Amino acid sequence: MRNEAIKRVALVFTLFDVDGNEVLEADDFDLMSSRVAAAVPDADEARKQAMRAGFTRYWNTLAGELDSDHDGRITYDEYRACVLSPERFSGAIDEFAAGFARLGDLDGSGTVARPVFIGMMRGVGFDLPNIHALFDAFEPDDDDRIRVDVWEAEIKNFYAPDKGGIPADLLAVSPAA
Ligand SMILES: [Ca+2]
Ligand SMILES: [Ca+2]
Repeated sequence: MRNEAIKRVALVFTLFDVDGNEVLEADDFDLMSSRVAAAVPDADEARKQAMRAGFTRYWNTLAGELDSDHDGRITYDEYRACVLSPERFSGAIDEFAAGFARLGDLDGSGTVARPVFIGMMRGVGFDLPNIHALFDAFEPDDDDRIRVDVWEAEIKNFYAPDKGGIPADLLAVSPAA
């Protein structure tokens, strides 16, 4: 497990605890997917449903694998175990990554415009400078759009315990003072 991966995983816990009560619950995932959907009002319903399905499966997988005391909530101590067995989460993360990134491809062009990317990532709770840094790392084209498949792949990298020194790390660093 690389240090960068631990930082990313810790950040995810903080962000997914949308209501800030220090445990993950189904409500947190509903809240976050609603915020993400609200960030892209022009997205079609099928894409929104795929995104929501990704969040739901991710939560169900976390709850099924990590809720050691079966109370329907995941504490940080329970959650940390996810880094020990990433293979149990890969299917859920693949679906989550696809549903999330593709929501941003509003016109089916295979690309995502910066304002849409910013809105969705703000919906998750990342900080604005980090979001711009990641978008720039994806080498936007002349129309300031990035490829949706590049984004989708990087979401998977974000959760990969053996990856470090990757664009996704830009989300987990504090902005330079
Ligand atoms: Ca919570
Ligand atoms: Ca629990």
